[in-house]
Amino acid sequence: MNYIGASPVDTIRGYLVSGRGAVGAFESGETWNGATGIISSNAAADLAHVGIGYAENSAIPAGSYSTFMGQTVGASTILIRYTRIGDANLDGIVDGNDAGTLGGSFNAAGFGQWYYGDFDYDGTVTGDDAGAQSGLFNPSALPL
Ligand SMILES: [Ca+2]
Ligand SMILES: [Ca+2]
Repeated sequence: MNYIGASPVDTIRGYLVSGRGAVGAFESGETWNGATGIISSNAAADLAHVGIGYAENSAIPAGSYSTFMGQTVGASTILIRYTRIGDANLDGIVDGNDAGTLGGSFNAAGFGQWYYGDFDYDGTVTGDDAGAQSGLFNPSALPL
């Protein structure tokens, strides 16, 4: 979604946390089927491998998009998509770009966003996020 003025990224993240249903370690309470917020039946059916990610387009460490999922997007855009856990930049693949992003955010304050590597939505990029990403690392996979 394009926006004007202040970024709604924290609001969008809040909707995703509500839809996910829990934060923290994977397969330990999240549902992606919350009563409120942004939900996904596909993510709900495969909690170990997929989720809904989001990004502030202008802040993606691996580079921002001019076209995303077939739509022209600008700098003031929040991107959201169903994708593999570990796909920080939302291209549908978990590869070296995503691993580099996570490495740059690891245990650092102020990087509690999916597009920095916080895939379990607990607000910090930690070993849980890194473990999930390394387990799903597959640069040759077909993009979701
Ligand atoms: Ca990626
Ligand atoms: Ca985390």
